[in-house]
Amino acid sequence: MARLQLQIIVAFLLIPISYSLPFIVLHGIGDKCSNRGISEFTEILSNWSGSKGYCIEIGDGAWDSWVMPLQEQTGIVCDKVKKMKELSGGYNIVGLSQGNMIARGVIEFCDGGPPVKNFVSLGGPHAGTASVPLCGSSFICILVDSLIKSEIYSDYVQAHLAPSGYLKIPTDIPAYLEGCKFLPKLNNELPNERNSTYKERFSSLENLILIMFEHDTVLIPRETSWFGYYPDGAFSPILPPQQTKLYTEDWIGLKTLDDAGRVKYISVPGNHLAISKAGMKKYIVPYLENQTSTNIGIRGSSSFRRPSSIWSCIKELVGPIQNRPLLQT
Ligand SMILES: *[C@@H]1O[C@H](CO)[C@@H](O)[C@H](O)[C@H]1NC(C)=O
Ligand SMILES: *[C@@H]1O[C@H](CO)[C@@H](O)[C@H](O)[C@H]1NC(C)=O
Ligand SMILES: CC(=O)N[C@H]1CO[C@H](CO)[C@@H](O)[C@@H]1O
Repeated sequence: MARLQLQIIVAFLLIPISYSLPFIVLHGIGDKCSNRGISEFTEILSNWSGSKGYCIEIGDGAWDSWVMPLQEQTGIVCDKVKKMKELSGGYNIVGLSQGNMIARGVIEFCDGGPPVKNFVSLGGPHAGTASVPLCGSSFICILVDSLIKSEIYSDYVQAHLAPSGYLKIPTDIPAYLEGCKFLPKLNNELPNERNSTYKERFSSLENLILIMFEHDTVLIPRETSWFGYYPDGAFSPILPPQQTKLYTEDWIGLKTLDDAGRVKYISVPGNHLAISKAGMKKYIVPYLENQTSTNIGIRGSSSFRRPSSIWSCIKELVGPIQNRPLLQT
């Protein structure tokens, strides 16, 4: 009996265990990890990839995503990822809309955080947006509207309305550079304040997947999902990423990543975040799967994963992929 156990242990030690990195999901504005769309999205990605997925919440989710400045939201996620033992060996990020700002904040600013390997970005306002996210007539929207009508780049709005941190009005660039608290720093746009650490960290990503929605009516222009944007001073033309200064002068390492073949520019049909399950399978799941090296021996129980072949079988059983979008705006 003891001998059998020993054999099992020895066999176990000799089997290379391929395990997959965990991933986190950062949701968009007005959403919540406990909402069905987000929890299903996270669970499906986890089921299909065989990797553990965690939706990271900031404050109460919906309200705080609107009113808490992005620096503060980033700080909260930075603290959380540092405390999660599961992520200590590295992890992947799936960012949704505004969640992409926080994702990049964590990649660039989070001192002492675990390394981020792959970053899959869906509908991210990476180069800014020239309009506030579509709202409605609820109380929060009325509040937002009145804040917008006052000064977007004033300290007050910057401190009370998260999206003001990435609103970039192309005809108001000097005010943007001076007053906007988040995006100019995130994109290393301020000539005298460029920090090479941000570039170093961002360009150490293994893969950067930028997913743009062809019929996105929330992000203005939708090409911002690829780091494309308007030129300073005008609302036309829309520059492709490769023609922006952020790219040509390589402020944050986007060009470095692209030259190394590590950026994928993906365009999918549909409005903001309306990715189909087939799209998820094709463009997100491959970057959440077992991309880590094989490890011999017993690892901490939290990082132990089943061999991927078992997961492949489970994936076959998950059922037919539908084309119905999961996340709606
Ligand atoms: C994920 O897999 C589990 C276990 O097979 C299953 O119960 C669950 O319904 C799946 N979740 C989704 C959203 O498909
Ligand atoms: C650049 O950012 C790093 C990381 O946050 C920080 O430690 C460093 O002090 C910054 N450098 C400058 C010149 O601000
Ligand atoms: C990126 C990568 O290594 N993917 C592998 C994950 O596991 C499956 C099944 O074992 C392989 O087919 C993939 O190549």
